[in-house]
Amino acid sequence: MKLFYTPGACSLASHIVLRETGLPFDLVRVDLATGKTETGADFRAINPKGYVPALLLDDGQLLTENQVVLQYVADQAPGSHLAPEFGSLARYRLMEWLAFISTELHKGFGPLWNRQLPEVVYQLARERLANRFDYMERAVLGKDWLDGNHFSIADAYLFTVLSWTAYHRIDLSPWPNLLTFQQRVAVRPAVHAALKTEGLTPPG
Ligand SMILES: N[C@@H](CCC(=O)N[C@@H](CS)C(=O)NCC(=O)O)C(=O)O
Repeated sequence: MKLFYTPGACSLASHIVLRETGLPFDLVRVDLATGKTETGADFRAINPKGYVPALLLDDGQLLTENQVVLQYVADQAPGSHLAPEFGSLARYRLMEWLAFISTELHKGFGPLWNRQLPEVVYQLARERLANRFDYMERAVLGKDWLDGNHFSIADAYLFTVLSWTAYHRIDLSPWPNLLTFQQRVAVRPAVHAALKTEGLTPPG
């Protein structure tokens, strides 16, 4: 497997999960600003969607979309408990988290990356995110991980989107459970290694 990634982007979740599985994989860095890979290739020729993550499978097929890439990688290493068995209710609960993190949190950050938008749009996006953080704060109360027992792909994805709060100067102290969740994830060896490889500083 070969992961096309951009340092600090949502592809960090797939990078973390690949490391958590212990399976062999390669990384190819993508510069989203120029649309070139680290070898100078045109990224759109590889992934016409033009965004990361993109996972090149060993048979030459390309898999995209965070929710799907994460599940695919987890299913390659069932013993790592990164996702419950397909078909179980627990799996649907995990997919529910993935959908929430993707559509409410990940995409909730969308307007914050575009400073050309009017201030009112920017502020509304921040308020909406704060509202979603309120929900997450209660969701992680008294639990180490979103699924309760095991670190899962949803935790890797949540950790990744929470890391963007530092960039946008969103103070997480009103959400202490989310802060401790971040710390709990950051100390995992696979997470530490992924952050280091991408040249990122652990939160805190
Ligand atoms: N629908 C995609 C969106 C992925 C996405 O938003 N990727 C961002 C980085 S976090 C990106 O590569 N943006 C560049 C672009 O959209 O051109 C998914 O869920 O995987």
